[in-house]
Amino acid sequence: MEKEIKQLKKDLEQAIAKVNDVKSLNDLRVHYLGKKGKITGLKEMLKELSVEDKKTAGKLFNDFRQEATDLIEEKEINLKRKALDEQLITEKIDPTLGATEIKTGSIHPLDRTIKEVLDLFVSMGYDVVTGPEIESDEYNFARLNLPKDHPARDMQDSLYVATDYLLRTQTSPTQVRTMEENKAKGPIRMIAPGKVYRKDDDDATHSHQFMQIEALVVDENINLGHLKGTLELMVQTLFGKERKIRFRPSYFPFTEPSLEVDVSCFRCDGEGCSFCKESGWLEILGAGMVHPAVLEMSGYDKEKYSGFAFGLGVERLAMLKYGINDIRQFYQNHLHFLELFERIDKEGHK
Ligand code: FA5
Repeated sequence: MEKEIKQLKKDLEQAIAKVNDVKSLNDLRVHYLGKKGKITGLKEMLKELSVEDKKTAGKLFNDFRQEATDLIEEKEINLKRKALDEQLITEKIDPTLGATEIKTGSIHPLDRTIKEVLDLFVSMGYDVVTGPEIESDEYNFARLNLPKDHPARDMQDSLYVATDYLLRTQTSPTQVRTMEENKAKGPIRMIAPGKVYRKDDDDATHSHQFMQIEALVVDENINLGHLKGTLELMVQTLFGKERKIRFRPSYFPFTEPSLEVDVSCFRCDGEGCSFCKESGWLEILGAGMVHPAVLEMSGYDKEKYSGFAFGLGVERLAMLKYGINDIRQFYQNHLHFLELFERIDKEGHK
């Protein structure tokens, strides 16, 4: 047994010396110490020895097996250390390399515009409210002083989803809903942003789906001067003092008197160009004093209360603010277009 152990030890030491990688070392471990390995095989010899000899040979066998295990482990540690040293030399980190740019999204220009308007009105004490996009005929028209056969219904081509339900054509139903909810409490100052839908043909300034912001103030002694002052403040805050605005008499069944507000064209500065259809102006909103019939239908005493309201087109506002000449760009969502606004808001137009 002693002779065999000596020979195996010599073989093992030579084999270990030749091994250069962990995988070959594992193969070697199996070859010597595995179930059918050469060292394990020595155990068979023990069975044939007398009890006395078995004791000495057994110890020799166990010591050798331990020694072989230690030798292989030591080699494994050395191999791994060597591999790590080599890796550290080849995989050098260059701290002077530029960092990879992380792309972040940006806020959509329509959301930016809505936020700017809401910030202004919230700072003046208005509450922000919302209403349903699928609206009943009752709220979208009838309660706004447009009964079923009223000719002014044709002013807004509607998309009905059921007999008495449609995609709202305007945010004005939020006026009625808010008045109904607050009639027992008294005065109202509300601002309501949201999407609206019409069977309009799409062109540079019209979209079949667009956004409006509705505003409503109801209190005692509210007059046209309050409406005019509020609109002037809003336009100046958004466009600066140099931008010209004009008020035009108009007609809406739910306001009396009614008016529309135009802002001078950003492209020709009021001179007239193809974008503003040679008029020099772009219409941004409709407005007026709340019609007494609407106040009454919503539960407000028309003798005690009066109010003003307006509904502005968010896309038109954003077009004027950012100098965009086609409304369809807001909905095409090309990345290079969307990325412009972050920069414009930070650095201004260049
Ligand atoms: C209305 O929708 C009224 N509800 C506004 C109102 C509210 C009047 C409260 C009085 C009191 P009008 O249809 O004019 O009005 O639309 C209002 C604004 O929405 C327009 O001035 C314009 O800026 C915008 N707008 C209208 N149609 C389109 C369209 N197809 N695409 C984009 N913007 C539009």
